Amino acid sequence: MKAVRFNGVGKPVSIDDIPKPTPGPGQVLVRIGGAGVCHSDLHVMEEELGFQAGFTLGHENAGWIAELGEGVQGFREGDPVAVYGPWGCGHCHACQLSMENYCENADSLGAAGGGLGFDGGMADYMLVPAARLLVPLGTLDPRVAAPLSDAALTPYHAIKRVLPLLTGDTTVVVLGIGGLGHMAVQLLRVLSTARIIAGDVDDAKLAHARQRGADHTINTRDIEAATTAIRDIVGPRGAVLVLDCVGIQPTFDLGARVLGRDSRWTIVGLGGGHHDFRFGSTPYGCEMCTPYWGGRAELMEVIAMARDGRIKAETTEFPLEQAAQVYEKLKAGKIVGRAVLIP
Ligand code: FEH
Ligand code: ZN
Ligand code: ZN
Repeated sequence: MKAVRFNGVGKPVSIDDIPKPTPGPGQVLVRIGGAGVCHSDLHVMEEELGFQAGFTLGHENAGWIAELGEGVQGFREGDPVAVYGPWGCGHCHACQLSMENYCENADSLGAAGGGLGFDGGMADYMLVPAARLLVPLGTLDPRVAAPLSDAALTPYHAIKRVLPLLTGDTTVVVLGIGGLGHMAVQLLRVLSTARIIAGDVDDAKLAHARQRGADHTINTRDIEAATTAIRDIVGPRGAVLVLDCVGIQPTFDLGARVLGRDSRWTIVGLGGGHHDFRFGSTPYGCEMCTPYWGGRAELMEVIAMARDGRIKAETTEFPLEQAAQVYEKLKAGKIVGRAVLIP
């Protein structure tokens, strides 16, 4: 079968022909419908995130059950499913709460999940080690549902943690309207009554944010001008939440300028920015958080919202064989919404 292979830091991906897996006891083989192309993959390929070469990329996957390993219950061949991405031990306290993203044994598992050290879904088929990692899609088409498992789940998990603060007299700033950001705007619109300011350096993405429910859009290329524009909107209270989906130094610097007291600063972008967090470096009561991905039950909640049409991932489909070019487009900021590879 065809697969997009990670060949090591600084090396181009390749489209290789590798053996189609056969599910063992408890395992499930999924025929991939769509594999989302996440910006984090650029960090996997370009810097040391600790993943060894020699696996298939793609950690945002959906498809149809192709074959059930011995003993697997609850699914039938042909069922459309999303693949939950963070693969934990399955038995620790976090995993028992379906929060495998915070598995206590993560460091001893050898990899973070399919596409993150284990073979992922940028291939014709994907071997999933346990049926608990599959979430039924119902009427959703896997080709458009794949981004729900990361681009939607990650901001959803981040927003849920602070939702009680997001009242009608508050303002949220979302920085970076790419794969995660365009879902974050939609989720904030359906989950809260807070005003939404969307910030990005690309006017096309800001236009996309307005279509998806942002109340205000600010071009953040000029940080001083963006700071003034955001402060004019949020007033002396400041932003109650800055959700940074980029995480580069300019977005950190902007976030620090617009947060208010008792606010939440949530970083889900891997851009490598930083802030010297100490008493006085942020408004009193400001809490910083770097949440990771989301829980399996939360993925069910996200899929239900998509099935009811409350949220929708904006996808651009590409043939699997164009993976290298798609990563280049992503790196150049030329993808609006989420790119999805179709085997
Ligand atoms: C991937 C690899 C490492 C950290 C975070 C991620 C996210 O893209 C997963 O949602
Ligand atoms: Zn990701
Ligand atoms: Zn665990």
